[in-house]
Parts: sequence; C-alpha cells; structure tokens
Amino acid sequence: MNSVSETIIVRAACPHDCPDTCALLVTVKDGVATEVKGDPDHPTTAGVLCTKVSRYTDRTYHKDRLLYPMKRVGKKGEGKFERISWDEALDTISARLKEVAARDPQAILPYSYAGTMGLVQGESMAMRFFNRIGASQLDRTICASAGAAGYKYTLGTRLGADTEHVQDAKLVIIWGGNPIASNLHFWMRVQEAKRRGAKLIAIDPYRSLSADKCHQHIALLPGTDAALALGMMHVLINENLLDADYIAQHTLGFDQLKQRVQEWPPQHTAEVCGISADEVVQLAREYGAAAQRGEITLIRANYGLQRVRGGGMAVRNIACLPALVGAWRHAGGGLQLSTSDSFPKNGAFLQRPDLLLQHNNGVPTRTINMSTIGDDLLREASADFGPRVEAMIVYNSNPVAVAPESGKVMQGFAREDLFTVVLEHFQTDTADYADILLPATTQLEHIDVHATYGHVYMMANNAAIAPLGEAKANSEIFRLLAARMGFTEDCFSDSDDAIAAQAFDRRHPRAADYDWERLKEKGWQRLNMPAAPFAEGGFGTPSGKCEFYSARMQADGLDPLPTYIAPYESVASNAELAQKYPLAMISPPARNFLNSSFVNVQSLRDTEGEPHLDIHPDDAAARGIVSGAEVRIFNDRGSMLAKARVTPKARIGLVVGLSIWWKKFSGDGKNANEVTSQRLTDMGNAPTFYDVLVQVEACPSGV
Ligand SMILES: Nc1nc2c(c(=O)[nH]1)N[C@H]1C(S)=C(S)[C@@H](COP(=O)(O)OP(=O)(O)OC[C@H]3O[C@@H](n4cnc5c(=O)[nH]c(N)nc54)[C@H](O)[C@@H]3O)O[C@H]1N2
Ligand SMILES: Nc1nc2c(c(=O)[nH]1)N[C@H]1C(S)=C(S)[C@@H](COP(=O)(O)OP(=O)(O)OC[C@H]3O[C@@H](n4cnc5c(=O)[nH]c(N)nc54)[C@H](O)[C@@H]3O)O[C@H]1N2
Ligand SMILES: [Mo]
Repeated sequence: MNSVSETIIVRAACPHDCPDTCALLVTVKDGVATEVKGDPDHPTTAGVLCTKVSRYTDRTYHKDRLLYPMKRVGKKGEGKFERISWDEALDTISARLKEVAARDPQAILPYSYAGTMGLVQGESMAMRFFNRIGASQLDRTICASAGAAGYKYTLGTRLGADTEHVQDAKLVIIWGGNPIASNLHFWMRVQEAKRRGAKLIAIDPYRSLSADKCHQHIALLPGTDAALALGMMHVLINENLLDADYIAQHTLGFDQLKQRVQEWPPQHTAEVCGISADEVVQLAREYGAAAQRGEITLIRANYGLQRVRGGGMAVRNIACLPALVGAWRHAGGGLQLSTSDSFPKNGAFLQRPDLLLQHNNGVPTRTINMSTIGDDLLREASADFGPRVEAMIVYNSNPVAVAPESGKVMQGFAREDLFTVVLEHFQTDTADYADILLPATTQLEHIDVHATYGHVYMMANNAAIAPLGEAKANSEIFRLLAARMGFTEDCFSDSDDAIAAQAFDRRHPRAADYDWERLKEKGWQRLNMPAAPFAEGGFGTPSGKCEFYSARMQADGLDPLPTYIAPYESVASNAELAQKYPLAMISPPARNFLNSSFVNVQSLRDTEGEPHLDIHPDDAAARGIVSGAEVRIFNDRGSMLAKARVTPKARIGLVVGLSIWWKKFSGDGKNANEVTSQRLTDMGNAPTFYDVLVQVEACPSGV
C-alpha cells in the first residue's frame, strides 16, 4: 500500500452555458478535488475564473447532490422520493418507453439544453438514443435562435471578431450584454482596451454592472434596438461616414438600404427608442469617425436585445453596421455575437440524424419548440399537433424554472398521465416532478470535449475524480437505456473517448490537426482561424456578401431590408394592455447564478440575497413603494413577490428582476417566469423573455 499522499493537477474545461468556456486546472488530493483554478496559459482564461466556477468543488461535493436513482413516492411537484437500484430505474424507464413507442414514438419528448455544453455529455449519446426511438424532436430555441437567424441572414455564419484582439479596439459598443456578469474574460480585455484609451458605450435599458463602468450609457426602451441601428445607419449614410470600397466589394443592396434608412431620421428614431436625437447622432458619428480614422471599432452584441418580438431583426440590423464602416478589416474589429459556427463539429457522427430518418419512410418526426413547452404539454392529440406528449426525459435543463409562462409549464409537468424522467445533479424545481430521478455526474467526474461560443479553442475535459455515489454520466445512462431497449447499432457502444476523438471533423481545414489524445494532455487547441474572419469579405450568405438586402428573408416571408418590429407588449405598441400593466419587465442573469444553476450553492445565493425588483424612484413613488418593501409583480399570466430596490439604474417605465431563481428558494415559490409569455420572436422561434408588461404594487404588510 502506498501511504504517501498523492496530489495531481487535472486539465478540465468549464461546462457551463457561458461564452468564456474556461480552461481549468483541478487539484486532486488522494482522489478528492480540492481546488479549481483558471489555466494561466490559456489565452482567454488567463488564469482567472468567475466566482461561481472558482467554487466548483462546493457544487460537486454539495450535501444535496443526488447520489442514487430514486422514484417518486409523493404527489407530482411535491418532491418526495425513495431510493431504488439502477436496475429498477432502467427497467422501469425502458418498459414505459417501449410501451409508449409501440403506440407512437413521437409521444416521447427529450427536453434538454445547456446544463453542460460538452459535446459528449450534451447531445451525442442522448440524441442517438432519441433518434433511434423516433421520438419527437426538440427545437432548442430557448436562448440564441432569434439572433442566430438574424445574423445568418445578414452575414451567413456565426463567425465574428476574435476575443483575443479586443484590447486593441478604440471604440467598444456593448449592446444588450452585461459582460461583467456573463462574459467576464471578454470584459477583462475591454478593460485593457480602456486603459489603452478606448471609449466604451453601453446600450441597455438598465444600468447594469457593466453599463455603470462604461464612459457612456444609452438607456433605450427594451425591444427598440432595431430602430436605433436604423437611425445610426441613417446618419452614417447621409453624412457619408462610410467605407465605400468595402461596401462596393463585400456588400449587397446598399442602394435599397440607403432608401430604407431615410424613414429613420434621428428625431423619429429617438422617439421610438425613448432617448434623445442627440444620442442617436453622436453614437453614429463616433462609430463612423473612429472607423474613418482607421481605428478598430467593435460591437459586442449579446442576448439581451434578442428576447423580444423583433429580436432577430435587431441583430440583423446591428450586423449591417460593421460592413458600412469597414470595421471587419481589422482583427478585433467588426461584431461579435457568437463564435459557434467556427467549430466544424461532426454532427452526423455525434448525433446520428440518419437513425431518425429510418422512421416514417425518411420523413422526420414532429418538432416541439422547447420555448412553448407549457402549452405543448397541455395539448391533446390532434391531426395538427400529433400525439399528446406521454413521456418526457429531461437532462441538462431545468424547464420548470427557466421556461416562459411557468404557470402553464407546471400544470403540464403535474399531469398524472405524463411519465417524466429527470437526469440531474440536484433536486431542482423540475426534478420535483420526476417519476424517476437519476443522478448525473458533474464535469469533474466525466470526460468531455467542448466547442465554445466566445472564443475559438477546442477544449478537453479529463475526469478529475471518480463519480460520487452511484452517479453516472449522461452518456452512460443513455448507453444503458439503449441496451435495455434492445438497440444493437454499434454507435451505442462507443466509449466517451471514442466519441470525443471524432467530435470535430478533421476534413475541415480549421480542425485538420485535431487529435483527442493530444488535446487531453494540453487542454486546449486553437482552431486554424484568421483573426479577422471577414477582412476580405467571404461571408457565408448565398451571395458571399454582407446582405443588406436578403432574398432569403423575402422567401421566408420577412422584410428583405432592415426594419423595425415593435414589441408585443410595450406602452407604444399596446396602449390597451399598458393601461393595466404599464411597466416593462426584464429578468436578465444575476452575476452569481448561471441561469438557474448555482442557486442552491449557499455562498452564492447569500451574495445575491433574495429576489429583488429594481424600480425607478418615480415609478416607486407613484406606487408608494420604498426600498426594502415587499412588492407584488403581476400580469394576466401570473405574479411573484420580490424586495424592491428603488434605483435610477432602472429607467422610468422599466423594472428589473435579476434571475433565474429556483422557485423553491424564493419566498412565494415563484420566479420571474410567472409573468413571461410563450410568444415567439420574429425569426428563430425564440422566447420573448424581455417583452413583458406588468404592474407592481406594494404588498400590504403581513402578505
Ligand atoms: N453570471 C452569469 N453569466 C451568464 C449567464 C448567467 O445566468 N449568469 N447566462 C449565460 C447565458 S445562457 C447567456 S444566453 C448569456 C446572457 O448574457 P447577456 O448576453 O449578457 O444577455 P442578458 O443577460 O440576457 O442581458 C444582458 C443585458 O441586456 C439588457 N437588455 C434587456 N433587454 C434589452 C433590450 O431590449 N435591449 C438592449 N440593448 N438591452 C437589453 C439587460 O438589461 C442586461 O443588462 O450569459 C451567459 N453567462
Ligand atoms: N426569465 C428568464 N428566463 C430565462 C432567461 C432569462 O434571462 N430570463 N434566460 C434563458 C436562457 S438564455 C437560457 S440559456 C435558459 C437556460 O436554461 P437551462 O439550460 O435549463 O439552464 P439551467 O437553469 O442552468 O439548468 C441546467 C441544469 O442542467 C443540470 N446539469 C448540468 N450538467 C449536467 C450534466 O452533466 N448532466 C445532467 N443530467 N444535468 C446537468 C444543472 O444541474 C441544471 O439544473 O434559460 C432561459 N430562461
Ligand atoms: Mo442562454
């Protein structure tokens, strides 16, 4: 026996849904992970982690970790469970799935998102499994699909400015993002740019942590970003602050755009956006003039501006700006929304979509939008919809907390005739509704390989420790279920290493030298990517140009030119509703949570305190609300309670409830999604979390 204690450092990757995907160094002493640090050598991580992930061991060794399979013994939603064996769990699930599949496999629905972004534990073995069954497909729209659609119509692919050059920019516009909370390693480089003399401008209805640290903050009304971009283009074009050469060579439809933007003079733009005409003009002039001086200008467009009815169009309009001024010519210049299309993932191998097409003579099964799960769980069978959803397998997601219009989502999950399986680390709000609850491993306990959406490195995650209790990796759970279902295809016996080894397509020049064994040793490897992806044009659109005019949009029934689509719910667009519910409500991420992950880590929850509502002093005074008072936020869909914080950080007419709380950790068992709606965006079928009108009232004491 070796009595000498052993300490090793294991290379890992942060699995969370965040653009930064950090390279981690995990210290393991005698089989126990004791510390997680950022890799100082990885260029974007630069040795720094956010507070949440620097406490990753608190989460992994949390006293509430699920360690054994369990079955429900109480009512749905009550959260009472009893330990069972893996055999019993897998037998119960496979028997039920076989029974449902024999009637119609489309009555089975997987529900998953980005609890882990790993290509192995995310959507590989699980997708193979559901494709082989012929289950309903899930349209994974809950986060990014509106902006992705707008971006792709305009620029073709989601490539963008390289994070590693951001410090060289002279003007950085942070548009609908709060990078201090949600994109820390980008913010670190923005700080360096600031030290080197860059000007920072935030465009955000709320004075977020990041907006507060910028030189200028333009607090427009939510959902009006598309109008602001049109107003900027009006000034850029009419004042000729343009890169004529770039426009001539690399864009399509300039003349039509020029005509269109005449509808958006600064005064009109300012009225729609709820800001001053001067703010519109100055913003455009600074942007255009900096580019004319040959300086690097960068727009970091983020998710905040996409979660409204016109979210796709907003991103499209913003995506036109860099081409007008030639910002793409420079490394670090142009626009960054997401870098996700940089990665040549081997989708056909990872997910085996061919298995799905074996059903119905090659016709794909029906698709259910994850953002309307509330309504869809409550729908009866019909010719239009197909079969009622009878079985749901949830992994990497917490829909009862994160999906819009929670009241409906909970009603759906509470259906007695719905069979629900949840794979989780913890007993989340969703897990409370499970019939069978399965313990999943965390990132420290399994292998994975990662693509990212904020930089261009392929990332390896080695297992640092053995699985806790009887926890199993998602991949292993679906492997075991596949065997129980009698699936004999070879792909169901691929090991995690075998999957990771082929996760990227080596036939693609960007990943030509991808080697899993080497990546595991090194931890990270940059794709073969130029730093300025569109310096010479080469857009992924049908014309190969930045399409100011998009024939594809016209074919899809959309305006082919940039336009403005007003929110569903705003004072200007819905006066009748605004009579009852006059305040716009947004619920962007809290710094110490990651969507609903980490809400159950005590130290992080203590930092956030309790559910708050930021409200402007004038709106508060009109309602007799003082800081610290308990308030009720409500509309026709539902209500929630929160502690008021009276602050001008929320512009007049706006209230802000940082999210996403677990319902069971808030006073009234509710969170912001009680009041959000299931209406979808103009493109991409995404949710409209920030397109919400509410009323707020002070609670009588004692409520
Ligand atoms: N700490 C932390 N980091 C995270 C997350 C988290 O929950 N916590 N979540 C991760 C995920 S999944 C995502 S998608 C990203 C999201 O992070 P971001 O891309 O930063 O997007 P949001 O947090 O949705 O909103 C950011 C800002 O947009 C503003 N905003 C709201 N509505 C509008 C609007 O109509 N127009 C404009 N211009 N601004 C608006 C909000 O006030 C907020 O300050 O962050 C990731 N990183
Ligand atoms: N009101 C409001 N609602 C929102 C948003 C908002 O800004 N406001 N943001 C939206 C956005 S941008 C997003 S992306 C969604 C996010 O929604 P989700 O993707 O559902 O994100 P989380 O809430 O973090 O839930 C992920 C769950 O996966 C689990 N998990 C992590 N790793 C593993 C694993 O390896 N195996 C298994 N089985 N489970 C694992 C975690 O424990 C966690 O409970 O929420 C959306 N909802
Ligand atoms: Mo997201």
